[in-house]
Amino acid sequence: MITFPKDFLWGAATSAPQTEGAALLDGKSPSTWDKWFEMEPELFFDGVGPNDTSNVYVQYKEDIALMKKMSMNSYRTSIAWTRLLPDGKTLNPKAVAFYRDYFEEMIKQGIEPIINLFHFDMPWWLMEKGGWEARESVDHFAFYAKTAFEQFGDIVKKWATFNEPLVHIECGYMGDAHYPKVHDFKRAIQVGYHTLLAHAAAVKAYKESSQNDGEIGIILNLSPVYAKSEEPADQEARHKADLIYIRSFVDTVVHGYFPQEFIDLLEENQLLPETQAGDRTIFEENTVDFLGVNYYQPLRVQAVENPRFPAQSPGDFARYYDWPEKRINPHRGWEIYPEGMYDIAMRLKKDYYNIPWYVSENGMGVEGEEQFLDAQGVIQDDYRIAFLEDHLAMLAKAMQEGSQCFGYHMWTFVDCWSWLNAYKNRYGFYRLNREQNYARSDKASSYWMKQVIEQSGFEYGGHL
Ligand code: BGP
Repeated sequence: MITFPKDFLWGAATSAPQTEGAALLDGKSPSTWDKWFEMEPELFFDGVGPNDTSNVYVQYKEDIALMKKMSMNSYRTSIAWTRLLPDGKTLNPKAVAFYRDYFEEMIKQGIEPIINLFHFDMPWWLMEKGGWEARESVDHFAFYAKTAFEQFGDIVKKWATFNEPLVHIECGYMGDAHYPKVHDFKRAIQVGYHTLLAHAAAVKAYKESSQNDGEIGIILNLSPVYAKSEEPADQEARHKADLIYIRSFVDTVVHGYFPQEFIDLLEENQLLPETQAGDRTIFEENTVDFLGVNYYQPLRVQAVENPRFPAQSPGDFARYYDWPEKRINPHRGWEIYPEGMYDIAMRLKKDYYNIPWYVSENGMGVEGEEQFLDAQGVIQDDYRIAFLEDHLAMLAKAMQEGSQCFGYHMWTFVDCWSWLNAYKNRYGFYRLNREQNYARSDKASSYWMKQVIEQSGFEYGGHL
């Protein structure tokens, strides 16, 4: 029997831009995703854009009733910056009414809201000024954060500033999956610096707000890094990848400073960002209360044969290693490695004073799930149940060994829109039937999870 504490937070996660719809209704201004879809709709799977998501702006009460039916006790979503402050300055009363009602309804049904402020949805008005590349983005974000705390801090007691900051940095400034599709390491570092500074400024705004009796953290995607071999060159690649992808974020938000080795690496490669006097204090004084960890897959690396100097991308420090023995989710192309969950938990215990944390995302996106529909109209997603069992077993093991994990959220609750992939891969406990008025229907994993929640555990046959 795998068991969890009685007060464990069980739930699911999503974001405003991936669920709400109503992208330009009731005063909301366009986010960069809304504009990008307008400019290049052909880039989005099946031509489905951010206006056509799961209609949560209308159906939130129905979803909360389903959460309750599943016995969930917590749920993460985000606020859309562009809905709350359409021009960055003026409060939108319709947004306040919507979010208050949404969060109050959750609380009424015994579901604790965990509310995140930024989930890749940069306002277009700010993107036109340079987005996170522009220093002014930090003050704009701090103002938005302060406004959210003032409006909802009386009922929301768990806040997150950002979801996966690495992703908008990497996909937008060293790749093509996010706008503005720039490929420039130095600009990516500047974007990262402003993002982390904006995070710390938001933590500061929370501490200074009159409704600061809750907790504030950040949600990071942490992929434990493994080397191809014990050879020194592979180990060095592992060390560098860990420094860039893990320590530059976790050290900064938990300890309050960038690792010196990371600063040295940036300096040697002429990548140092522009900073201002006083920034250091903002980082030092505004560390997090907890971490949310999104875990999908590990990162496997090997030595780089001919690295460029100065480096042009993180690929000059570590090269991706395709482990021949890996288990894979073929739909998303991501490795399935539940042991990574245990390794992250132990790392937080060892290197980050065993900070309280929770699994803020973990899950499995599958294409063509309709093929698993049974005669009762239920999707028989055994693969998702097996995925959940293996990851939860690893998490429970870490908790037995002292890891301070306080919850587990699956990505996601109802199948949601996933950026350029739109509805290609489905992740939910419930299926979204877009063509039938956005009706929600059951997947077997929702029954399985309900039982796990109610029994605080499950009988594990073991797949590992
Ligand atoms: C995380 C994001 C989510 C979600 C999820 C699934 O990185 O926080 O927004 O989309 O991954 O990934 P994808 O949608 O790319 O399949």
